[in-house]
Amino acid sequence: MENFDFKQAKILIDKADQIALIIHARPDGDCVGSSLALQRVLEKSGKQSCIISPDEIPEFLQWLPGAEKIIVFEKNKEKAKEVLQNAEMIILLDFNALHRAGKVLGELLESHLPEKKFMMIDHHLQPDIRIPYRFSVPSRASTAELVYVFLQKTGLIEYMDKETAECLYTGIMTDTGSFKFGQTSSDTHRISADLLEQGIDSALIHSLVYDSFTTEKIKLLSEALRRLKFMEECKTTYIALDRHTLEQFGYEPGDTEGIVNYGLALKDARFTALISQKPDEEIIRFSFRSKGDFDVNAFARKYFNGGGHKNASGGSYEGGFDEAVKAFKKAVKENCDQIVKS
Ligand SMILES: [Mn+2]
Repeated sequence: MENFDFKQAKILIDKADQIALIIHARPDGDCVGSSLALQRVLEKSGKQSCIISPDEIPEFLQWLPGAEKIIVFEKNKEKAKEVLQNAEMIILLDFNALHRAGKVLGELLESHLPEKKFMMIDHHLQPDIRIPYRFSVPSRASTAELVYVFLQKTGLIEYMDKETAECLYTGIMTDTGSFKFGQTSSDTHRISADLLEQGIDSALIHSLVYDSFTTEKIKLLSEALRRLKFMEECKTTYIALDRHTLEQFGYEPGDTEGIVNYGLALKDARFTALISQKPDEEIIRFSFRSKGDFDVNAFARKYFNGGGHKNASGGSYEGGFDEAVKAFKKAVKENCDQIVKS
């Protein structure tokens, strides 16, 4: 299944003293946990490494060991450029197309492609970065799971410690929706069991990640639920939050995280979307989730310039908010039969 030359990858790592780890824009538990775990292990094995995030790490992940050292590109471009310049190897985590690192950082990475050694560890569908070292397994539930496999196969697992396990567990837990999404496998549980044996407190981690709402976020969630719309004939729900609404609830990055999942809580819903217009962005964002067979990766790619996984994906729309909602409803109607029978 995993057709990747771990031996050669390990040789490349051994040769590189400075390694840059890059995660995707609007970072989530999986990319932050994966990068912090890998960085920790690399450092313990004697390498220097830095993590660059395109933008701010959301509050609910800031407790992760090492998170305070992550370089935020948006805030510290010069430092990030220097790190990339000095790196002998660049490892991309939890994304598979350079634009997912944001426009400016994506272009910068592109410019380094010809002269640096690149590696990618990712589980999204249809990888779109032409580099030789791609550890890409879309059937896996999280990149953190793949990082664990990577550590095992390269022997770097000898540097595993409790903090590394906390980071990987957070990645696995968040990307599997606490072990409930379809791709959660026996391997996912076996790896998680190994991580628990490092002495981590899984109940505490769950609480740090999920029981961390501010009062504004609770109010925003209640507003979102109040606005939930049900297109019954197409078994589709959606929540639309425009800029004005988000501002009204004191929006902070990460506040809309997880809200999309409530759209599938409705018994008859097969497909759901969160449509949001962040106060700090021009474009309209879409998050998609489905139950069963409706492929939201294909849907996001076809209509909203995005992608992801079969049951979880994202996309965007350039234009007005009402227009975006209309475009979504139209796309749903075009796919109504498929959604209903999924
Ligand atoms: Mn992921």
